[in-house]
Amino acid sequence: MTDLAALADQLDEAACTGIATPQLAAAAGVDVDTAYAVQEELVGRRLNRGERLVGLKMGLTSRAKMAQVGVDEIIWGRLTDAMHIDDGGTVRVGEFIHPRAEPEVAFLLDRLPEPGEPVTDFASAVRAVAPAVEIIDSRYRDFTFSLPDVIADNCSAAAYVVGAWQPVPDGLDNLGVLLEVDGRVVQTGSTAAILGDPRRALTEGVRLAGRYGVRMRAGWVFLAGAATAAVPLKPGAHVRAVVESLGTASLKAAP
Ligand code: 0L1
Ligand code: MG
Repeated sequence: MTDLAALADQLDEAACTGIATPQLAAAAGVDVDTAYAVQEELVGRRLNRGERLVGLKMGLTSRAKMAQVGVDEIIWGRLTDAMHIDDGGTVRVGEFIHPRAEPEVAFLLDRLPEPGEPVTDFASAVRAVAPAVEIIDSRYRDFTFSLPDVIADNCSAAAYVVGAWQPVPDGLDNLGVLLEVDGRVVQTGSTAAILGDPRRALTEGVRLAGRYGVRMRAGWVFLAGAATAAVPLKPGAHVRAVVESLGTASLKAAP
């Protein structure tokens, strides 16, 4: 029987100390279902420390991201209020192990179907849309992991910033996306890279999280996934995501 608590403790300690840990899934015989159970335990430790669940994130929803980490399945993780940074705010990179930044599209959720049901009415499901930057930080050494490893590690979730919420535009499927560091464009892409259309990420999120009985709530934030590969986040950097028609989201990296 897998010791879920011990595995969650190992990942929680890595996150809290900023010291990377070896991969754990192969040695402990952790499959995808067990990995999501470890993730729940891991995030449970945050909730026990007073954090609140405020949303979900999708991971590896683009080819660029899959190729970057060598894992080719869509995954999902949990967001807590402690991960949120105000737009234009500061994130302390010294608290992380090897953080990276990636440009995303965020949804402010409204009325969602039952877990596992398809999202047929996007206009009712999503109240607003915004550009976002996600900071990911694998707790594993060298940022390398298997599929169950990264799921157990809450899909590398570390921090996120969301720009000003906008009314849901007619089309979301081919908006230009830039990631800038210190005013220089370091990644370019399109929202089409997110499963062809970021709206599909929501359908996938409802379906995949629903398998584990997780129900998204009105008012939650949903990160649909990155439109480009992620870039290392260095102290002193000013990072900005620009999404055509939606605006910008930015943060500063303090040591
Ligand atoms: O948000 C993401 O796409 C990250 C998922 C986990 C893989 C990674 O750490 O890049
Ligand atoms: Mg992401």
